[in-house]
Amino acid sequence: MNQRPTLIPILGDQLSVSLASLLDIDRSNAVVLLAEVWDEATYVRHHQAKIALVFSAMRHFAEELRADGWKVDYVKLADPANTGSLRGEVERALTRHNVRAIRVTEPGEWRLQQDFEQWSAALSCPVEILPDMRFLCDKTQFYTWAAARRELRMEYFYRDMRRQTGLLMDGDKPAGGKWNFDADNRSGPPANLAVPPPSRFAPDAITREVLALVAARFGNHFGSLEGFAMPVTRANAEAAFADFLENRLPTFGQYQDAMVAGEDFMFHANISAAMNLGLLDPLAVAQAAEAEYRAGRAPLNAAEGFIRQVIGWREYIRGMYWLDMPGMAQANFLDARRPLPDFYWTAETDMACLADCVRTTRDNAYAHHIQRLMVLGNFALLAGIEPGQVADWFLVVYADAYEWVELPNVAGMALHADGGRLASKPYAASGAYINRMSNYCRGCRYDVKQKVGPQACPFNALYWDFLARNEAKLERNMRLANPYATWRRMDQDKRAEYLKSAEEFLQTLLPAQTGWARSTGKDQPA
Ligand code: DLZ
Ligand code: SF4
Repeated sequence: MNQRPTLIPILGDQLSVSLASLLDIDRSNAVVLLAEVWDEATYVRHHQAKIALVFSAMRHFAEELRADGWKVDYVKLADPANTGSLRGEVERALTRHNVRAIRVTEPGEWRLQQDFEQWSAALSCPVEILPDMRFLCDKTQFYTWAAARRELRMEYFYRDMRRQTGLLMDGDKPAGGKWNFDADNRSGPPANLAVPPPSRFAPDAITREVLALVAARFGNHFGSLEGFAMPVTRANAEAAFADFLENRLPTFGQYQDAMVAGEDFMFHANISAAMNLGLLDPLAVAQAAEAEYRAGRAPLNAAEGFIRQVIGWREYIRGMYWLDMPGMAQANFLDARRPLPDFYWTAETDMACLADCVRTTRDNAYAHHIQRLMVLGNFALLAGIEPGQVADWFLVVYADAYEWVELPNVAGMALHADGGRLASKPYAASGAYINRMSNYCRGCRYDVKQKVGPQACPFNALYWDFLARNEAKLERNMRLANPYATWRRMDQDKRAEYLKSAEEFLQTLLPAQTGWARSTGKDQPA
């Protein structure tokens, strides 16, 4: 009988016991490989807290698997023999364990998928690549859905997912008679809004060791490790989610789009980092949110809004990523060429909204969806920042960001770089939107009511400059008919003033110093 084992490499964001590669296999004849590698931490220079999260969660997951009877080979970053790459570590493990075959779950990123497909030939070993069953809609199902449609809108995909999962369905009808309750989810923040404190998890010995490692080896990356309190185990993540269900879900819907300076988490679940690592199961969290609604503890608009993000948007985004890669990474429909401004790294800008959004990003490796889309993304769209630089930034700075989720959100949703495949119109907004949804403008040196000139909120002139600059590409978009009609009705002098104001502001932007997102080559594995 052949007793040579199967090697099961598991990536840092595949930390689920129900992973396809762990199912239906004889544990006594398998070795699980987890490897901390320089390449994955630096192919973009991830936020320090994101690296700490991934390494700590990997180390805790290894313990969980061992306790469950698996043989686990864990390669630490500081191992002197560590080659620094995933393929290198798989290759070393093949000899170490006299491996018969490799069994792996498909990765979340296109660049690794390309690499995995070459492993068999390059390593002279049979390789089985299994689908990632942690998603509710597998790639083939999504491609079939997409092939049958001219327009690939999330809303219709979401309805199919509701029917498929039975979530919030009363028979074949959506609960409450409507699929989408977003109209109830757009309140701005009232003064003195009481927001529950976020869940925090004190670092244990494993996490403390990782924090020291990251400070020593990646201390020159963006972001702060101070007060690190993220969930790093399945039990932590479940506790954080239970706290959301009890204390935030009932109000989540109403204030989903609201922003308050210094309130970094508002009523959001803040479970995306844990979910994307594999610590939480999407279907289970969606079912738990429905149970809160059915028990009368959460209103339908809140439960529906939350469930839509998990089974609708998240799955749709992942499907679109695989459908449109590798082209999606190059898309630049609006021909945006401006370099990323330095304040995305330093938070040094007089624009109070942007400064607060970059600050929470640096402190928490987190910002909520409206901060990302309507402040940070909106500014990049209006100012015409090059999509690749914006995408790199988002991939670096957020603990929940892997390319499958980050790139479609940035290129498609925020920057309209895909020409409208994902969103039917660019999410462009002037200062009035930010003022309605936040308390930022009160603390800003700019005046949101002024339209042009040095005191005016820069978003106002940038908004018209964006529409004017892209008129040939966007004027036929029905959803922009009103703004274009307003623009054309404006007298020449007013239009010229807007364009001049925008140009004067854009001239003041300091481009980012190189090397924050992608290594300049000076960083070496120490
Ligand atoms: C993000 C990340 C980091 C920082 N480090 C590692 C690592 O050392 N080893 C590993 O297996 N995975 C890591 N990851 C997660 C991978 O980058 C992720 O699996 C791919 O980007 C695919 O989503
Ligand atoms: Fe942002 Fe403009 Fe408001 Fe200042 S005035 S916080 S720049 S929207």
